[in-house]
Amino acid sequence: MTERIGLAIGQFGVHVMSDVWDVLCLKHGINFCGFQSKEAQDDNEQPDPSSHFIELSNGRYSPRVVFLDLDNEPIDNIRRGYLKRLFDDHWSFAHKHTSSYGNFARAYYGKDGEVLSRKALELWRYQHEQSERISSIFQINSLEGGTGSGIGSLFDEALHDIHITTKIATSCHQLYPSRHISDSCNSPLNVALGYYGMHPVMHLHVCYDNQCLFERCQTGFGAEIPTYASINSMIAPSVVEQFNICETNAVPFPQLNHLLPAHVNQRIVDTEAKAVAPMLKIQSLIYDIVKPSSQLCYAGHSLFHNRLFSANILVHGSNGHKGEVPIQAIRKMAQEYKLKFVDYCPGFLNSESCKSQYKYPARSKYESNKLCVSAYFNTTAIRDAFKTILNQFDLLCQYRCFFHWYTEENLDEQIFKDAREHIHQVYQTYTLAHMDADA
Ligand SMILES: Nc1nc2c(ncn2[C@@H]2O[C@H](COP(=O)(O)OP(=O)(O)OP(=O)(O)O)[C@@H](O)[C@H]2O)c(=O)[nH]1
Ligand SMILES: [Mg+2]
Repeated sequence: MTERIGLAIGQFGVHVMSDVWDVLCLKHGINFCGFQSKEAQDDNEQPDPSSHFIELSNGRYSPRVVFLDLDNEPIDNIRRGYLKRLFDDHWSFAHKHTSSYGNFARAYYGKDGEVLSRKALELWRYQHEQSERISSIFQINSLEGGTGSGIGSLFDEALHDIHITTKIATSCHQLYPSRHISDSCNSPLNVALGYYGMHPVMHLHVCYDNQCLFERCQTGFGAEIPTYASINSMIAPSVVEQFNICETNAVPFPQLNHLLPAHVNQRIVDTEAKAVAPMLKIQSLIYDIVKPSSQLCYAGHSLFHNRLFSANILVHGSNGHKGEVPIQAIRKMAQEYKLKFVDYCPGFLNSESCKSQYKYPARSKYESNKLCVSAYFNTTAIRDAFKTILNQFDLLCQYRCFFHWYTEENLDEQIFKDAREHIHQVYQTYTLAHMDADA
């Protein structure tokens, strides 16, 4: 059995991770005090909660997760909020009452960062000891903030130093920079440095960007002005549903380990749509899932003009659909759109029709178990996300903007160059993979 441990770093990580645990509780029939309902206990089809929870002697399930943030507010919100009884105060949270002020170097080299990372490692070890055999870590963080990038790198390097990352599968769900919107001017520097620190340590990266998430939330869920809460509620269930995929053969080579997530749901419920047979609705969603408008991270070169290493497409929700695997529909779509796989993985098209319910967090307004399709693609199209990072980084570097913020915190300027070189290499590897395949 797979035992997983979650790691939430910085505000984005803490917010999304709390939604992920909300969904995990709903899926396992566990209430927000940590007790499993009688029906869930008696249900033979119920997945084993010990994949995600530590069962305590009083029968309570305690989430296997560590939240860490330099800023105390996001964590305090969980402690005060509706999940306050779910998490154990003494082994789930590590925070300081400070901030990185949006600066990777301040988080990475500062005293507070070091103390926080050490504390988080203690909590991590404790949870590890309480478990039988942890086989994977899933981390959630933003690369744009100082904590997500700086503490993320510090902590991941610490895990690497104690050889955890060679024994355990590591995946991270990360917020990448958007093309046109950003919270802070120096975020491209954090992104480059954070990526440089974490990429070699993490086996798999699932990439999101807020502009795509915002647009998807508008079109898919009718949120006129999406909030963080509405966006996070949209991501959380797909993180949960795709756990297994992240741990299996989605990554052919160590560097080509980025997944492009996509999501489509059936939103418009007019009389015409109601009359359409469930299988046709599924087919139309399957055709939509590969379109750029469904992507949760901007990959400008659409899937149609790129090569795929793998595609994992999951169909969720009942809506009259009897649970048959829609593999034919997916193959037909792949043929019609002429989706191309690299020669050494000629059609690693994984599809599944999930019988388990697709749950959105309890506090979200989204209707659970509605027909939807989620997918993770490993595709050369993702190189556009790196192009965005490189462009933004180069513009700042041209004038050495904000460099002093970092050098004042002991960052050696050479690290900027190394970080840029590393991202460029990843970009080149994808470009070559794309061209080789087309040659
Ligand atoms: N979708 C979404 N984006 C968020 C959320 N919180 C922050 N962000 C985005 O994340 C980026 C900044 O990352 P944060 O996670 O806030 O930063 P941090 O890791 O806490 O680092 P600090 O700079 O030290 O606060 C910005 O692009 C924000 O728009 C959230 O709950 N949901
Ligand atoms: Mg923060």
